[in-house]
Amino acid sequence: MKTSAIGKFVIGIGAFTLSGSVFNEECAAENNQTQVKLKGKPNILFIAVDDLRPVISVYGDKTAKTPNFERLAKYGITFNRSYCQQALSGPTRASLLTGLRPDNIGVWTLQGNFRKNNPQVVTLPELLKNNGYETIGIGKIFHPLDNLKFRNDPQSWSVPYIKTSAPTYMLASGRNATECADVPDNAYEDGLIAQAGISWLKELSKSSKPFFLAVGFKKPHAPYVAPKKYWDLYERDDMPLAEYQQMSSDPVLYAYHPSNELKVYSDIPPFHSYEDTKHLDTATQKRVIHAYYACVSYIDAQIGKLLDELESQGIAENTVIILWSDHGYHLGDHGLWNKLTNFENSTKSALMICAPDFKRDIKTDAVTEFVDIFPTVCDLAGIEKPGYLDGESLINVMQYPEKSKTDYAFGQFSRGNIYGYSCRDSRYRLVEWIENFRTYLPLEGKKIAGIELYDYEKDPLETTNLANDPKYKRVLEKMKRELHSFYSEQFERSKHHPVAEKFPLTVKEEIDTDE
Ligand SMILES: [Ca+2]
Repeated sequence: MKTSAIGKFVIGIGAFTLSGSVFNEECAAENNQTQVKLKGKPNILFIAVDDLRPVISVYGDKTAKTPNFERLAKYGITFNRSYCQQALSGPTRASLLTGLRPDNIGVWTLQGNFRKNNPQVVTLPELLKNNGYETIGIGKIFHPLDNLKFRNDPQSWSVPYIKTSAPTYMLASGRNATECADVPDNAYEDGLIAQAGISWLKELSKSSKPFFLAVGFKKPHAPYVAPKKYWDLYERDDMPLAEYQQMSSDPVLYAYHPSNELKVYSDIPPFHSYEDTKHLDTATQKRVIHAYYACVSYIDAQIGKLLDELESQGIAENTVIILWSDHGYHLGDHGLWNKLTNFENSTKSALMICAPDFKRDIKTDAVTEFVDIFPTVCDLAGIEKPGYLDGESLINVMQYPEKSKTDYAFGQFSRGNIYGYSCRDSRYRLVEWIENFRTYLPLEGKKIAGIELYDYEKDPLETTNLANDPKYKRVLEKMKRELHSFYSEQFERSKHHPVAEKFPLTVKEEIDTDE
């Protein structure tokens, strides 16, 4: 996000009175902004959700049954336009947790390892640990396919990473994309992750040391398996199919992919992502979407358990909660499934921040980036930010969410040797597809192989690529200036970057797994 950073501020507890549930509606109505100094640093509960497109009620989804996301939203601020830097677990998590863009840490794939390229980079939990925090990691925080030696980055945590394990499937029906089994929450791993989170909240609440507890849930990542009671919250017939399942007009083919991540499952019939006569059949689409919503409600319930425990330990009023999904998701829109694109649904991610001394129950349309999370946490914890971070603190947005913004979010996703870079403002998105380019290379002489321009005010479903529409010439030029200015800034930065090395231009296509 491009916005003026504010100076250091005094972290404080709001002067509100807590009566009953901290997360209930009555308390959420409190908006007292009086700030007093904290005696100590706030605890931080850092909740990650894998592959969650914000099909949750807080983001206006009409189908989702997600009461605990709502509960959380009433306690803080919901970012309606929060964009990840690259829509794949490994890169987005490495970027968020180092505060650096993928081109600056050299992580673009599931196998990418930021320690290999930047052994001295300080991760967010590591920085907190170095500043007096007890840092605990549970579930999926870093992408686990990082080099085994660095799996979950041991130096980030105060104690060895907390491992949980459960079978992926409860039913002996092969490797299916969906499963509905009448089992308790803890039969699947996310129930165990929540349980471990609760145990650690009990333990950590006894300590005088502030904690950073990172709890990473693994659903709704495929396969979409969840206990039956969450399936039962929905009717199959009510499941919303993607309204627009075609490629955009005047398409750039690099923007699309074959949705191989879904195709690997044995209960998915053959289909073609973007040939509209060969799309996934309606019954399978509805089953997958039903399963996805069931998984979202399953995670919602696990989040509720963590909130309950925070309250019962009496530490909610001194705990910042940050909830993020690592990227968005395609559910049949453009004919696409999974993620791995520069489109809106793949890049727009859930982000909610609940800090006791800030305005509550509010939403912001400010355009923000995942690299902004690292410096925001630094500010919330009252610790000095490393000078090399790529993002900017969101504290001013939290203080003035109603202010109109002229900010930009930059993202990337590539197809082979064609590198797609995206610039999103509050209305438009420009994507340039460029041969053999990364932002640490000069753009000069590079071949631009395709351009997309979307106007979300008039066309939220990206049905029309406006890049060649004469009526949008000025918009195109403006967005291009922003994107090219970003390239130049990054190129200059790469010459002096304190941690990044130069990386070879090699990328292979991968199928994401949650293990
Ligand atoms: Ca993911």
